[in-house]
Amino acid sequence: MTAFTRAIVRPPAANFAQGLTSVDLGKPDVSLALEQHARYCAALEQCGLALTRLPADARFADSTFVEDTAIVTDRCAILTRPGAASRAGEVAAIEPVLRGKFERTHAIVAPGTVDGGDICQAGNHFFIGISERTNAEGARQLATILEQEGFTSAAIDIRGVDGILHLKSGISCLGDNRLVLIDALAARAEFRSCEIVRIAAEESYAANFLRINESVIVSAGFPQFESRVRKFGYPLIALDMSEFRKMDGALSCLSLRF
Ligand code: CIR
Repeated sequence: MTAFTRAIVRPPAANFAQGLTSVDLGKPDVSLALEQHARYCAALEQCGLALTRLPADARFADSTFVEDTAIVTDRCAILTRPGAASRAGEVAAIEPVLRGKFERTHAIVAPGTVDGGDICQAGNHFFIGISERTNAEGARQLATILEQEGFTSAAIDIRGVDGILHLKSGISCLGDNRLVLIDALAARAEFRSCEIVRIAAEESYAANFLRINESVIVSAGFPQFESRVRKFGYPLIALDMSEFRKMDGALSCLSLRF
């Protein structure tokens, strides 16, 4: 399991509620989102991470979801090319920050598109979701870059899987060769070499969580999943994510961890 020491975060801007969403959970309360974001940052610090806190950026209503702008590894950073037109400028905003922290940076170029939320790392292997945001050309470019850097990867087509925006809305790596999956993805051959932990249908939002060093950060309100994580023996931190969920966001989207 990669040891993480740092993370990059950006709080929601005043126009956060004007971002993209495909769910019908009502408008987010920006001041509550800011409180939830502050607790999220405190949880990352509790897990041992030093944070780079970028300023809120109201030019892009979705810019708090920094995960989508890059894939960061222990070898390099890869700037993405987000699939939603309204988010395209977010990469230029984060690029100088990443160039200052990584010796090598790569970039996805047109006509490829990749959202970081579609990329799930499991050790030295990456699952690359092909979605409404990440296209086949973006996935191909990313696989080539990852191979140059000594990683392996597999593409997972999630178009047509109901209720998930990104691959990581339905899968997270628990570490120790365990993958947590929603039912719709659990039978895919690409995951067979891992121990599969299935998420109950009514708890599918919990499939996006963070394993950071020894700890696991989960979304609050999913008791079956919480008790499974506790049984595996991982220290657990549960965070209320209600306002980010209203905008299709979850735990992983709010940071770049490396
Ligand atoms: C969007 O639709 O792009 C944002 N409202 C949510 C992005 C969530 N990001 C992620 O899962 N990595």
